[in-house]
Amino acid sequence: MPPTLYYHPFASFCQKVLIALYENGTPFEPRLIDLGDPASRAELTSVWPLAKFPVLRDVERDVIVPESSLIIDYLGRHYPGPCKLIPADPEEAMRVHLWDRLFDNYVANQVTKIVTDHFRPQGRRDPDGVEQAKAMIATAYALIERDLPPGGWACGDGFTLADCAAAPALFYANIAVPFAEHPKLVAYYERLCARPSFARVIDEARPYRKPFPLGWPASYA
Ligand SMILES: N[C@@H](CCC(=O)N[C@@H](CS)C(=O)NCC(=O)O)C(=O)O
Repeated sequence: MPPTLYYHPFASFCQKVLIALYENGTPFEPRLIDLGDPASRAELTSVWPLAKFPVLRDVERDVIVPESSLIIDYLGRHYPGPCKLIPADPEEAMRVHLWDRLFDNYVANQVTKIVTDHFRPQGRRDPDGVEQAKAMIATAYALIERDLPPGGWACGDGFTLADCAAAPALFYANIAVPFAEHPKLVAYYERLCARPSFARVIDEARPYRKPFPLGWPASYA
């Protein structure tokens, strides 16, 4: 029995894991969670009380794995495929993990801060926090632009966990804080968009696009 993925196609950390699954053609049981629906939410909290997704449940091994990076690590160890997303060499792996952390913590999580602020009631919004989040993303872009290889992927020739993290993070971050002035980043993002696994993720999320508080740029049609 393949592992079950609790996820939503529009959620960026879920997309990160979907990219890993598609890269390796890994069979999985999709379990779409609607956090706005109490029964669906309860299904997620029954496996992971923090109500954050993605979560992988592997009944065969009696394991529940939360956290996108851990899921991708777990899949690589127990359901390996042709695309090795975490290198065997420890030094190379450390670099991949660093870039994964960079995209998760200093890009994707900052976008969440900016977007969720729009859903706060008047008087409880946090403009200073939003400004700090935007500044953090801008700083991360500058670092990425400085250290990205001129071609290939975030950590070299091989597509890795870092690229799984980067693609959805940049998709949403580019709306909040455009990165057009960073040419290496723009070219890297174009390569990501042309990657079939990510193109599929974008397509599958399209039906769930809704009025986005930051708006949808014309280029995202
Ligand atoms: N560190 C977690 C972050 C997971 C996360 O924040 N997921 C978002 C969706 S992209 C979520 O569950 N949001 C629902 C909520 O916060 O209520 C990971 O890497 O999986």
